[in-house]
Amino acid sequence: MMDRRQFVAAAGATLALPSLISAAAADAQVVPSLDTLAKARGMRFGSALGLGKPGTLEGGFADPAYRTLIAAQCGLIVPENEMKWGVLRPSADQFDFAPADRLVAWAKAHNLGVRGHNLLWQHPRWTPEWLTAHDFGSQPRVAGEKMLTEHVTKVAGRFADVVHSFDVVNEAIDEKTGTLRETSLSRAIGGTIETIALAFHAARQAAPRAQLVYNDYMSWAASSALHRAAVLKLLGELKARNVPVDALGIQGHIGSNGAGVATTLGRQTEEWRSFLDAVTAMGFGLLITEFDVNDMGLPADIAVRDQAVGELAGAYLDVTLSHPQVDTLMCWGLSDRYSWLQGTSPRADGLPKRPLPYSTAMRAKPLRDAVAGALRAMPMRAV
Ligand code: 9MR
Repeated sequence: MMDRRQFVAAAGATLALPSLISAAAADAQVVPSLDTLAKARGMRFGSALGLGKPGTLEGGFADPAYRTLIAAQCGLIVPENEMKWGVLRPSADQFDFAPADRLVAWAKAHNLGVRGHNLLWQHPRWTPEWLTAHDFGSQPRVAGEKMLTEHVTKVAGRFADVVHSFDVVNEAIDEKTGTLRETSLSRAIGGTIETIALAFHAARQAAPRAQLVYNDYMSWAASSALHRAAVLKLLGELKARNVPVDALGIQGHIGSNGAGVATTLGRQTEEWRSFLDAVTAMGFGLLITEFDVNDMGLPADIAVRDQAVGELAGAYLDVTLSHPQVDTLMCWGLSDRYSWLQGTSPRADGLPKRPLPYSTAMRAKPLRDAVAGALRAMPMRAV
């Protein structure tokens, strides 16, 4: 297998047109790809991909260089926003599947698998306005159950032949209090746990072969201890109720918490390991669904910053991937150009963040090496 330098040299020698082979294009082809490395250990590697407005952070699909990078490095994609209520359901009785269908068709054409995200985002902030204001009438429980069942059945059913794994419920826990979040829909249904259970049962019916995932952002940070405990409690309750949850999706947004806290502070490696042990001891599978590293609080110098990001990622992935139950690693984008983190609280120095394996010019960064290293080092999965 060629490394990047050999690829550039060989391409230049063969074609005698080195100027036409941009370093960025060559970087996109770094071999073995991250998916190849994952597959060699019985795991999958992929990335989020957005079909939002071209030129925006969530519009990476319009960029041919980015599509090339994703197709070259990934075995699967997850639509960043296109399967969410907010995008595919503009009102109670309208569905717009066009963006999701387009991403799915592109994935199929490139032999990429697809994850589904998400069938229910149990968070008032991300509940569409029309749903928050919806009048559930005189029998709110019946109307709420009907609306949720219809939604899950329609969306999971439509993609059941291609999506092998769905985030059925996303972020149901308020990490500050450890309690379950409520939305207009769960209030109508009469309880969050009932709402979550209903979503999973409907997903099992509509996509019987798919892996069904509860997805959340609990992390290894000390500040996440209450969140971790609440996730364990929720998973325990769902198991006790025979709710068909197959796995926990670990979002994996590591690094700064967004308040500028230095990224290396507060990580709890042993507590994190025990948390993952407790999840697997209950019989749940694991995935990393949205990996990236927020570099707020790290120095401006790019070499220093990239090295710190890579080290942090390596440490996190080593402990997490040491659990052979982790069957998938998804990054939340592959290039810094299309990271949601560029649109959240800025760094104090105002510089662009460097949270993903590839630069804005689609060049491989030290974080790419860290991910590759972790994939090479992790134990073999049963295939
Ligand atoms: O990256 C996504 C961004 O483009 C959207 O505006 C936002 C709201 O829909 O969601 C972002 O993705 C989130 C994911 O769906 C759930 N976990 C946290 C992700 C980053 O905020």
